[in-house]
Amino acid sequence: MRLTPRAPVRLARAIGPLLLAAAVAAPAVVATPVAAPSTSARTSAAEPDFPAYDSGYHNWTETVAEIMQAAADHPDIVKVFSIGKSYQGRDIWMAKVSDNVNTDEDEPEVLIDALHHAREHLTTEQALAILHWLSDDYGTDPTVTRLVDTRETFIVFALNPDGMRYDLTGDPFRAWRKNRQRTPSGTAIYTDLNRNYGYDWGCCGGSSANKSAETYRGPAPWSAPETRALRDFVNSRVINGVQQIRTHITLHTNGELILWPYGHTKTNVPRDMTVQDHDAFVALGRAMAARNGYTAEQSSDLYITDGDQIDWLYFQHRIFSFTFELYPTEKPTVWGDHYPDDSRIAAQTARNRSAILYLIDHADCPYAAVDAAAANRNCGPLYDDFELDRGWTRDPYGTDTATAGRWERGIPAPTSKSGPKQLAASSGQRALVTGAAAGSRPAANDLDGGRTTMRSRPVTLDADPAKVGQLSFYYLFAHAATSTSADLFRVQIEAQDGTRTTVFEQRGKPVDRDGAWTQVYLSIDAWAGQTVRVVVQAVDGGAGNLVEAGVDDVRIRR
Ligand code: LU0
Ligand code: ZN
Ligand code: CA
Ligand code: CA
Repeated sequence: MRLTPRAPVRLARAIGPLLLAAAVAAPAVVATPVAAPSTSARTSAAEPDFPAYDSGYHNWTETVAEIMQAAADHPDIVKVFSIGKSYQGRDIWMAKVSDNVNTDEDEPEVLIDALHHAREHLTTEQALAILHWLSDDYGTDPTVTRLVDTRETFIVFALNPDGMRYDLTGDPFRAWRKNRQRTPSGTAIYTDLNRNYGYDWGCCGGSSANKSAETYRGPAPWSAPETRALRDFVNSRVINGVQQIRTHITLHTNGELILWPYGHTKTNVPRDMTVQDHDAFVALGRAMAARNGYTAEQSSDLYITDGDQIDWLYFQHRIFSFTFELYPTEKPTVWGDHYPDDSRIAAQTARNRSAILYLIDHADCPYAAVDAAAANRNCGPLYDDFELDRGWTRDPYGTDTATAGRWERGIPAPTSKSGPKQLAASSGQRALVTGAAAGSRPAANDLDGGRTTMRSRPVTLDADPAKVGQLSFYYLFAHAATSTSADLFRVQIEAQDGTRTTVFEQRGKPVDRDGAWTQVYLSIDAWAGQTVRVVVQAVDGGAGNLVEAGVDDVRIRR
């Protein structure tokens, strides 16, 4: 493909001086608009390319042409669009693959992205291979056909097109990792995109504040246009309070690893993760590793990173997000690590087919990787651990009278007055509570003055009463010995016609009652076939009582 092929010499092994030269003396790359995609003109003379001996790799224009060709060949199931521009103005192309591709159907969504790091060219080949599996094998491979019909898969082929291109301007490579961002006055602020995400950015010694470092995190979270484009796309997939993307793979090289969050801590299940989710991460990771022969482990087992992508996707959106470090296993040099011969592409991308299709499949219920019980528990029409805002409304009827300590989703601070009253969350770190902060004394931030109400998003129940799962939740209701039956905690079902039925109620009495998370199971078969909402209320009906209430892990099972 290339018009002026370089001599097919293999790379020198000495990476140190070459990397330094690249960092110090690299000429600025002039912003170049992406050439109109066309299969007949796949490269231009100015377009950096792989050496002839590696022509099996796609350079930037070949990558774009290949994506556009897939959309042209399969217009019913492939749609290509840009999620934003790189620093130098290149489109960051995304392909959506699904049946009825032009409609945003209510189907579980999967995100796959490649090439955060400029030199990791095998990742773009992997992303292109996935696009080809899903589009070329649709209608012939039954698994692919089912997944295209029942999922929406979004693929980014190169999050860092400027870096990808720049890497090919060396002799023949620059072993470049970061993006190509500069300040308006021209100072290099090349950023490691996988350290620029906004969760616990720069927190934990897993990135560098030094501009010339390979892991420079940028001057601020989201300072790179490329991470902002990815962020804005993911944020846009929250529909009616629910993130549509359930599973994700970010493709890197190398190491033959499957990594789950977190990267910023060595703790397996820190407070910002739930046990349920950790169990699913481990089960999904190991199931995929069994399919491709990689090693599955927590990301921080490799080394600590902060501001990386999977930490943000899980923390902010609870997406089951994995890093794949592709072929080969660790080699002693950057060249050995990141530039496998193009003869390896076909086998090393095909190797991941079963693992990647597995994760696309599990987008409908990631917990199914653990066992059927976990699937039934967490993949019914409602599962809310309150770690995210999933569309609850406070005071939905405009009838609340509480003056303080109203329901809020927050990190409850434990309080104690003659024993524990408010407790830390039942799962993870957040719960629905009456005033999450502890305040200056135990009664400083409890419920006061009357009623507080919270209502869930609408949930549609199965039409067959035998298939309507139970409603379950953890609650706590604590009060001082001055309480009366005017204080209460209750749960109601709001039916389709707006009528509300109390399905659970605890009233106060004149005893000191400590907080204790208690799980309740209730039948809601009576509402089969209806679209209902769950309503929780707490009332401080007396004068100056200490009253605390909390709710966590609300489920309607399947
Ligand atoms: O970003 C990275 O440093 C990754 C590893 C982390 C995801 C743990 N390795 S890479 O840069 O060599 N792809
Ligand atoms: Zn990487
Ligand atoms: Ca929780
Ligand atoms: Ca409180």
